[in-house]
Formats: sequence, C-alpha cells, structure tokens
Amino acid sequence: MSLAAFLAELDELQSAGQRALDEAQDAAALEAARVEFLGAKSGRLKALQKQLGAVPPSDKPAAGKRFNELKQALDAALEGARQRVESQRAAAVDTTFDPSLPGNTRPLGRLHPLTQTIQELQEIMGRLGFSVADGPEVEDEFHNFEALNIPAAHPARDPLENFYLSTAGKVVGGPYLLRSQTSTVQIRVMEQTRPPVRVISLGRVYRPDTADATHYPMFHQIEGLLVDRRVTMADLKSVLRLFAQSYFGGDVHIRFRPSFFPFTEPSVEVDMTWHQGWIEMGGAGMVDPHVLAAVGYDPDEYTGFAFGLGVERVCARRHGVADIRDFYRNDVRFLRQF
Ligand code: FA5
Repeated sequence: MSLAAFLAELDELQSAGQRALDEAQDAAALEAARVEFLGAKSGRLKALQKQLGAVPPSDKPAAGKRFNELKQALDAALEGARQRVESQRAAAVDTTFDPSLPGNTRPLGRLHPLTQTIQELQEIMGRLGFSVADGPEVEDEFHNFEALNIPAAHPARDPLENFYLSTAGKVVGGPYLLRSQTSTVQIRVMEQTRPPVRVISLGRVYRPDTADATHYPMFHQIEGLLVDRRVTMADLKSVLRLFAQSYFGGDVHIRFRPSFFPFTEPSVEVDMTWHQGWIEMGGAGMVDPHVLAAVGYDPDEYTGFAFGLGVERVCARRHGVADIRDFYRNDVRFLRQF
C-alpha cells in the first residue's frame, strides 16, 4: 500500500471519526461511536494500524507519525464529546427540576381522635404509675354484675338496659352480654393479683342508650383502680385532679357530687369544667369492702378507689366537639382536624 493511499484512508477515518463523536447526543451514541472507531478489538483505528505493515519501509516513519497524530486527535475528540454529553445531561435535568414548585403530597392517614385520646390518657396515667389492664368485651353476668355487688334483682340487670347475647342456655357459663362498663376489669385484675394494685383499663362498652349529643350505644371508658394500705378519698381526688390538669391544662376544675354505685362506698359523680359549664365525666368512689372481700382481699387491711370516665366526653370537651356522634360519622372532613 502506498503512503498516499494510506494517508487518504487515514484522513477519511479522521473526518468520519470526528463527525461521529461530534454528533453523538447521549452516552449510548457516544459509546457506539467509541466502539466503532476506537474499539480495541475491531475498531476502525485498529484495522488501519494493521495496514501500516503494508506501507513501504521507507515511508513507515511518516505513516507512523500521522497514525499517532490521528489516534491522539480521536482520543481528544472522544474526551471532548464525553464532557459535552455530560453537561447536556446535567443541563437537561436542571431545567426539568424546579425545587421551588410545590411537591406532590400524598394524603397521610392519621389515628382516629378517640384512639389518640386513649393513647394520651394511657400515657398520662402511666406517668402516675398506673399500668394498663385489659378485659373481654363479651362478659358473663358474674363480672359485669355480681362481683360488682349488683344482685340479680337489680334494675341495672334488666335485659332492656343491656345487650345480652342470645346464648343463654346454649353455652357453658352464660348468659353473656356486651359489657356495660369497664368496671368488669377491676374484678378480673383483683382476681389475679394481690395488692397493691394500680391499673387502668380503656375500652369499648355497650348500652342500649339512644344516641344524642352526649350518648352513643357504644362508647369508651377509662377505668382506674388503686388498692393499697391506707388509700383515702383524698388520694382519689388528687389523682383525678392531676389527670384532668394533664389532659386539659391547669385551668380545669373538678368537683365531686354524692352519688351511688353498688361497688363503691362512698360513691361520687365526677364533674369537670374547662372554659365552659360543668359536665359529668364519670363516676368514682372507694371500692366497697364487699367487693374487696369477694376477691379475697382483706378489707380491714386494704382500701382502694376506683373511677370510670367517658372517653368521648373528655375528648369532646377538650376539642370543643358539641356532639359525640361526630366521632362515629366517619366524615373525613371532621376527622382530618385532629
Ligand atoms: C359507670 O359506668 C361506672 N362503672 C363508673 C364507676 C367506675 C363508678 C368505678 C365508680 C367506680 P356511669 O354509668 O355513670 O358509671 O358512666 C360513666 C361515664 O361514662 C359517664 O359519666 C359518661 O361520661 C360516660 N357515659 C355513660 N353512658 C354513655 C353513653 N351512652 N355514651 C357516651 N358516654 C357515656
């Protein structure tokens, strides 16, 4: 091969290689051009190098010099093209990403206000040293009534005042009913533990009450029970005041009104006021000695207090909800506010 013919091919390769690298618009096209021209195995530069052997020996120095210049030129063109493609890519990203635009927010779910309240009440009472106890929602008459000093003839046991399950006579231990108060858990805890006892229990209770602004047929109660030596009514009031102040804030007031519950003696109705009039939050009292004796505690050695508050009522008062039925309407516009 003559020197002239070699140099002509070399020039052709240079302009073709330069053009291919200049025209590559992305990394894939650039890589294809690199393999075609500079590929180590079958690139066109490699093929030309082989032809160098066919050039007459006297022309080899000149041909070799030009070949090296071509290789350097194509290497430099490749590097230049790489930088250009990279900066084009970066510029393209910059124009599509505007960090000042509002993002695509996904609507996040949240806990139901009553669940939030239950968690907060547990936390407050936990700080006062009360641990959480649990009991079944389907109860027997012993735990819902008898052990709480509510005898068979008591009007609270009227089938019309309770949700009895139609299992009477069909299952062992029945009849069963949906518990009407969390006080059932007091009995279950005392049956299983020796004093001192310091527990709360939070959960659903059921009564065939007509739904109105302050009543619902299914609602939640928080029950507290503390049994130890020398527990007094002053302790009950202190705990309820601390509880109310933690939940509502320092400007809440509580008052006791004399009342009656078969399982506490004396018994009180607990009212609270916070920003507006008094509202009944629950019942409370000193655990009746009969109840203590029935679970095997010595009433001469131990005394205790218990209370049961309506969770819907405290939550509604704190958030200014006028009607507790709103908690159960499942209107997300309402629920989103919590
Ligand atoms: C009781 O249920 C007693 N177990 C409370 C108790 C516990 C007394 C421990 C002594 C010792 P009462 O029936 O008053 O008491 O209900 C307590 C609270 O539950 C009420 O003050 C009220 O806040 C709430 N409550 C009662 N019925 C409903 C209802 N239908 N809907 C919403 N909340 C209710």
